[in-house]
Amino acid sequence: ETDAFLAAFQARIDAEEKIEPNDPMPEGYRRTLVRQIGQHAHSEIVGMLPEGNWVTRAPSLRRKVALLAKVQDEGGHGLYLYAAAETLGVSREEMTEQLLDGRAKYSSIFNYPTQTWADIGAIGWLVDGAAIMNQIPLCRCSYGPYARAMIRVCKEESFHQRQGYEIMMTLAQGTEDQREMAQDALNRWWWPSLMMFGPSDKDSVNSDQSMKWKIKRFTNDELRQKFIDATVPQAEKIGLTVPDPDLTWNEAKGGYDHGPIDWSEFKRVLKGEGPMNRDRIRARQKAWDDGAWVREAARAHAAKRQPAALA
Ligand code: FAQ
Repeated sequence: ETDAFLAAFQARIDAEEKIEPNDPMPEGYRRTLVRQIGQHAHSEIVGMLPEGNWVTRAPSLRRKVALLAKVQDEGGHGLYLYAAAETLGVSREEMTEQLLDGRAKYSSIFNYPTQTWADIGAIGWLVDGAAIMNQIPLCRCSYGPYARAMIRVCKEESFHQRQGYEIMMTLAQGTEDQREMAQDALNRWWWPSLMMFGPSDKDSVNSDQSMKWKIKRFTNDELRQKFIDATVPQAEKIGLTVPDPDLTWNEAKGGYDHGPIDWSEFKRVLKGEGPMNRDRIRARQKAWDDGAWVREAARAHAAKRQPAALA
């Protein structure tokens, strides 16, 4: 890749032009997008597991319908995202193999268990809330297919977030046991939700280049700060306490200061040692193995149609 080629590409990015699948692009740009969109797709699909676990135990028909719809949306998001990554010349099969053998990551957040019904509220409120904060700027990212996929995804995530917050609000106004259950879920999901935004800026190896290429529009710490500032008042409004004794409003910066994040926990989860890592990959492996006959049948069907189409 010559300097002139890289400069011409950067000029297109700086001019806010969208890069489309058949456009020339640096190999590093393509690789970064395959990595990020692939990780994002895997997160949506693996993210169906902790909540899917509660579909049969939702406390009412109304809650069950909403949860079922949310989990289906996540399956849909995974499919748009795999399709967006495929425009970069990688197949869904290759991406799935990378997930199963550990080469591709998925969000750390989905390696925690869902212990009570309140966890479903906390996931919608916090995890989808964090996802929206990160994904709204992705609607303006430089790669066309990814940016366009994010528009619909964000609309659906915003319904998911309200669904979760409403569960938390209902529990917080319920019996003492229900209120405690909501507080306990907030206590367990708060810190892992902050970790969703990725390592702090000084440790984020990919941020600088991704910001230059306008794949990322904000740094990890900037988005984490926006999330905290939006979420703390929501907790206060329903009478729950964010589990961070160091949380204080900083008038000068117009945002909250927060306590230290336990990055050793984040690293452990990324290494595969979170509470649910093994279960999640086992479930995806089983789904992949159980689906082998479908892939085989589809290939046989395509092969049979081929000569007919040529004739
Ligand atoms: N978990 O240099 P950076 C959802 C990795 S939302 C695991 O800062 P980057 C919706 C990172 O890949 C969740 N790994 O990396 C839903 C890199 O490793 P690598 C998914 C993480 O890419 C809600 C290394 O650490 N959303 O699913 C995490 O510039 C409810 C260094 O980090 C997205 O994927 C993490 N939390 O910034 C579904 C959004 N953070 O790949 C169901 C798109 C970092 O070099 C229920 N992705 N790593 O080996 C992004 O915006 C970015 O990729 C970041 C990370 C911000 C996640």
